[in-house]
Amino acid sequence: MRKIVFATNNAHKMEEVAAMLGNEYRLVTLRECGITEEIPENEPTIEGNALQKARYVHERTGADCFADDTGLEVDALGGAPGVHSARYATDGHDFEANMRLLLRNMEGKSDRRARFRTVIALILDGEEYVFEGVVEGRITEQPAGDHGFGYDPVFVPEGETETFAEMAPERKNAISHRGRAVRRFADFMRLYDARTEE
Ligand code: ITT
Repeated sequence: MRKIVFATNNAHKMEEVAAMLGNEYRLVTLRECGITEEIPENEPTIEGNALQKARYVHERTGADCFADDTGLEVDALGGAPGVHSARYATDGHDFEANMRLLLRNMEGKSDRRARFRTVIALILDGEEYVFEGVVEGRITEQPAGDHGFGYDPVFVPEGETETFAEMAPERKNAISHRGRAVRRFADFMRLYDARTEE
């Protein structure tokens, strides 16, 4: 079983990624590495933030690690909240307040198109790699469902009728931004391991 640090303070992400990777991996938490402070995320792009989080952990632990940075890009809001998705309404990670502000800013807008974008930054044997996953969809008028987290209750993926928060977690993982990025990451790791075992 491969041991790797997942540089996140978001327990929901940890749960989703652990479920997707299964028992090939043992995901090590930040707490287990003795990192209890908030990791800085002040780059202007999602990819920049993912790399910043992974580098922060790698510099302190020397361990193989990866980080996920995710943003919700709404066309009618010029791509906002985007890289600022976690701190859209407040300085904290207030999912409720973020969602309310988003719905308020979307009042009266007929163009509801949006996408979730995830970038996973991996540092493996000291080398950096990035994997992206995107899912297109639209912003609803009202929140619906209580699965998932963040903006899940107001996002319906393309081709679906339910929000991510109304779906079973397995369904969300099968089609989501994070699911796509994690599968790319896992495919890469499998090839990498096969090559280094040769
Ligand atoms: P980290 O510790 O991993 O940084 P975070 O919650 O700060 O956790 P991000 O910086 O990637 O994560 O912030 C993205 C925000 O976007 C997050 O707080 C959620 O509100 C939202 N978000 C991320 N993934 C989501 C998902 O799968 N569904 C709905 N909302 C999501």
